[in-house]
Amino acid sequence: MNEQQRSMLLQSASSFPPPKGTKLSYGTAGFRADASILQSTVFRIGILAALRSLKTGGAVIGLMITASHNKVSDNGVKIADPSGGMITQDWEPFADCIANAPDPESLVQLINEFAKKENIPLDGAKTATVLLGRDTRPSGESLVKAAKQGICSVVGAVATDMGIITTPQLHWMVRARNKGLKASELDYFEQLSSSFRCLIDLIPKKSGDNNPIGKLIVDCANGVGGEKLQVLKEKLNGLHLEIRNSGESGILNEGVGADYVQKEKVAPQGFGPADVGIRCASLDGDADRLVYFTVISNGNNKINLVDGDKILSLFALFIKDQLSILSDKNEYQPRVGVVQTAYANGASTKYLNQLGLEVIFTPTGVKYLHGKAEEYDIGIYFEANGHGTILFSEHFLNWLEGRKNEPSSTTKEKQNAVKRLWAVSKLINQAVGDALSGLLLVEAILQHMGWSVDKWNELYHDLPSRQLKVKVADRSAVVTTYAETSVEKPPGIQEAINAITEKYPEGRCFVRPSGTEDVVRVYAEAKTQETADEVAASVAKLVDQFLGFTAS
Ligand code: NG1
Ligand code: ZN
Repeated sequence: MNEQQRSMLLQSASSFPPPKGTKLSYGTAGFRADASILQSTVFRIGILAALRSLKTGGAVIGLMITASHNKVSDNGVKIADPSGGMITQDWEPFADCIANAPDPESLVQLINEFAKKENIPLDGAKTATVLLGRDTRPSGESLVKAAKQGICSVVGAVATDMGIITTPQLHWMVRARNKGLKASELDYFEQLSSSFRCLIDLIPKKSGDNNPIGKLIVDCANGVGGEKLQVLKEKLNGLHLEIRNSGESGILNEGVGADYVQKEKVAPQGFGPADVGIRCASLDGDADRLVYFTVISNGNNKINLVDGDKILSLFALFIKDQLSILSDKNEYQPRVGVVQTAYANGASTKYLNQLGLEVIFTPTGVKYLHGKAEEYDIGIYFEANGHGTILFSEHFLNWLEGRKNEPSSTTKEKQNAVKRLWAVSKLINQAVGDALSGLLLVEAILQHMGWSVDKWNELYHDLPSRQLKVKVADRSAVVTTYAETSVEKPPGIQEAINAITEKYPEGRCFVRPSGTEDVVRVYAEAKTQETADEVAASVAKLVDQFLGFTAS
């Protein structure tokens, strides 16, 4: 590191003292905390983003300021790698170290050591580029400023502020920029709307209605998704859509949004008896999660939830159908993998297995699911909470491209299946789960099938489940194994959990430390809602006994 670089870093770092008495860590989805303590973390992660760009030969890196579905007073920061996916996990320990460096001197020392170890040129000879995005949180603006200062304190680094955008839009732009593709926000909307239209145009013509499934109402969590969905709506006159909770009056994620709807299993604010039976959807605060639901009549805001597992099942079914139209006995058979976590409803896994699909489990967090899905020709991944996408390998897309140009001996239906799969690969975000592109794909498939939301929901029946969170003294005391289905530490707790679940028919339960909140999460499934609630409550009590503030 030359003297100019060193003094730039020292000088800017002195304006961003780290919060006292807080240890920050790069969790399931970056750093998250109360926004008031994040200035220094975001500044330092700005530096990291610039270093990452230098390390990857000047590739574009993304830096997103969001706390997703968490409360409005929280915020967070995460990094997108050149592929548009999450930053490589190898860099997470460095992120933790610099976030917690106590003063500018030690921060610069850490950066110097890391740059040496990683051979990162810190002489200003190369340019680094970082794209910045933020959600609608009021704290976002000043945090973006802190990120810019961090980026610009690396010699040769340039920050480009994309303003208020969804998390998946930022990841999409990073990927597109690095592939030399069109990468503006307008290009994003154009790609989504044209591939959606293509799927609709390919629906086999039946007599009568060209949209047999009626209107969709979307709860936008009072977040960034509302404004962006409005743009898409204007581009797509074939989409009968009503936008609610777009943020004009309500509070971000408060009683609204995908996380609330999925965890509480109730209708979001602004929905009521007038909406009974209508197809509804919820996005989360940064529009990377999507769930569907219908309001139940006289049900005190109760809903039928159509969660990420069911979106996954719908996608898997459609892809499988299109592949079977194309399949020739002696030909290349693409490998399809379906990736879930322990939160997936047991009934969904059973259904997917029955479809003959390969189902794989990973720990919670997009970085694990995405990585696994990349191993397949077509990798479909979803968390039950509605985060997921479909990844297509280059190899598969090249094969598809070849089939597109095959001689006219191919049947029309085969040609259409090729075109449909191609359109899906353009519509569905290849960088990260994206509620807007996911919603368009769900809508296109439902129209293709001529299915109502109830018909879709009937694919299988969810096992009753319950999720709880327990505040503990130190959540890192919980160490899990086997894709988080079993607790290794503290000793004895897993045996106690087993003893509870064994008593209940179809009982299943696991606990794990949250990576985004200071809690231990409990998930339970059982044959009835009452018994699922009982298992969850008993295990939550157990967690409290082992680890709670009152535990000895
Ligand atoms: P944590 O807080 O680690 O459980 C939550 C979600 C994850 C993922 C991340 C990122 C649940 C149970 N967990 O992680 O699936 O979406 O947030 O936002 O929903
Ligand atoms: Zn989110």
